[in-house]
Amino acid sequence: MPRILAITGGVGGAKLALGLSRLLGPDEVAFAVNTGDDFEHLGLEICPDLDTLIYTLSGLANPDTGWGRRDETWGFLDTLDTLGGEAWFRLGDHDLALHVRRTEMLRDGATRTAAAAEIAGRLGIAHRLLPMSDDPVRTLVHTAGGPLAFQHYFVRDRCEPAVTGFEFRGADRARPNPAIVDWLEGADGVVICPSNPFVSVDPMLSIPGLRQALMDSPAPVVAVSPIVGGAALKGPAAKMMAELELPARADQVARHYGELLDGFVMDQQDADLAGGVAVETLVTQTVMRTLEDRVALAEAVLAFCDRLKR
Ligand code: FO1
Repeated sequence: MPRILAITGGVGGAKLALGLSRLLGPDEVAFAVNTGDDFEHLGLEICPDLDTLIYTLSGLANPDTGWGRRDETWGFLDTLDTLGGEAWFRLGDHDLALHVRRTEMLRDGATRTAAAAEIAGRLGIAHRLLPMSDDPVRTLVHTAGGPLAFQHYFVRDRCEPAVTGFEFRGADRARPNPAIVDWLEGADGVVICPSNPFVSVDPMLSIPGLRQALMDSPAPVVAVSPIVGGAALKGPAAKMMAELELPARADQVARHYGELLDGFVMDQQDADLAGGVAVETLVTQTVMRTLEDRVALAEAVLAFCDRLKR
């Protein structure tokens, strides 16, 4: 029975996470999730990447945006707007109930991990969703105009400010989720899903001990490129790379992860870049439009992990 740890952020990574969850049961794959996007808003503790994974694995996700829920209604937000409240972060009525419930559990002393398990369980998810840490870590995006909280950069300012760097406030004091470290014991593979390396994966790798645990693990670490054909399939990764004066190419993503990787997965469109990648590469279709695409990529990545293990 394989034991896989999947590392994911928001929408892009959650697609591959869904494919993995269709192939592997709850005792075969666990999901380590970025919490650097988390923020307090309207008095509620919002965990966007965790919720994107919860909605994706439970089939409730809005298929167009990837975040938030399908079949949503907006009575709360519309009324908040007329009352002069902050309506830039779109919270649907059904989604709102999840944030209220989580905020209540956290206030009553539950950890992020326990709250996620309770909510995911009630939405029919059997797999383990493991926040990268139960301690607070907040991603700040540094721009020419000063530091921005992640959601202010990503949603309120629509990723327009040019980035100069990132900060993961609290990461240096954060403890890795012990459930992740335990899951890594005896793992057969680690899959870094196609999320933004800078703001979805690096927050996790910046937690003392977590990167080292991945390096020390005998399990091969494989990353799937979120950059295809010089563009990010979702979100601002390519724009950030250009602003950081890095080539917005798949091979640059492999360089970014450096010695952490044992393998790298890139799309056929970037086959010509494979020679420039220092580790074993798998060239396959990484663009996931359908559920079949998600499962097929998961299958290819697991077979790749298996080959690297030998
Ligand atoms: N992303 C947006 O671009 N616009 C939104 O209004 C928005 C609302 C939102 C509400 C709940 C939630 O869980 C996620 C939401 N996201 C929204 C996505 C969120 O910004 C994530 O951090 C991104 O998906 C990056 O991972």
